[in-house]
Amino acid sequence: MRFTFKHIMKKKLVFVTNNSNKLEEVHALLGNNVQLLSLKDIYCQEDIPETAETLEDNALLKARYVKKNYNLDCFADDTGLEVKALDNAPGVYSARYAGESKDPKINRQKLLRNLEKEKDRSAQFRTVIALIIGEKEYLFEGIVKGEIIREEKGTGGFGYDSIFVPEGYDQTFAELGTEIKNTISHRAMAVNKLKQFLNENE
Ligand code: ITT
Repeated sequence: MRFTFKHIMKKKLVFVTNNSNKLEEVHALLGNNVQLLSLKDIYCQEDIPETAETLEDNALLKARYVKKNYNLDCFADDTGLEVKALDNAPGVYSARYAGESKDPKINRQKLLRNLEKEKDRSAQFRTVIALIIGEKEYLFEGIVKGEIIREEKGTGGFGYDSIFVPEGYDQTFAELGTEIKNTISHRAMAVNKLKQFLNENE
């Protein structure tokens, strides 16, 4: 194989997120395939609007913001917890489920209260990644099914991890820890598709 400039230079991609937990997970998932830049690395301190009504449109909004204002190739992840008995709520509103303070503990408490009388506690995490390379946009989806337990368990992870038990396991994502979460999670599934796409197209 002849090595060209392209083989030596790693692809630079901005991950458009303000969530340091997501950044850590995606960093571990992507490995050395790309040079991952954070919003801090590009000195972006703005509060990027997430005003759309679907995960797909919100992920695109975030990625388009960085493309437009910084002219850099990038990707954004929008994730929602979809609970069957609640007609797929909180879904795209997962971060603000209990209000604009975006407090994860208060969000979890509200969800547990709303599910108190429900027998069907099935739910899924769904991640949509929007990637923009040059002028082209691509979407990748990852889903993990599971159920919402009755009280919080575990101290790892973030967001709704301490009340979500993935299918085939008897512990929450917060108990299972990052290593296991990163082999089966919604985000892992979406990032693996992104990784495969980059490998095949770069
Ligand atoms: P960015 O938009 O800056 O990426 P965010 O925290 O606002 O970060 P999202 O809108 O995608 O991220 O996520 C909505 C909420 O869903 C988030 O605040 C978490 O509480 C929750 N969430 C997302 N991914 C999760 C995960 O892997 N495990 C548990 N909860 C998660």
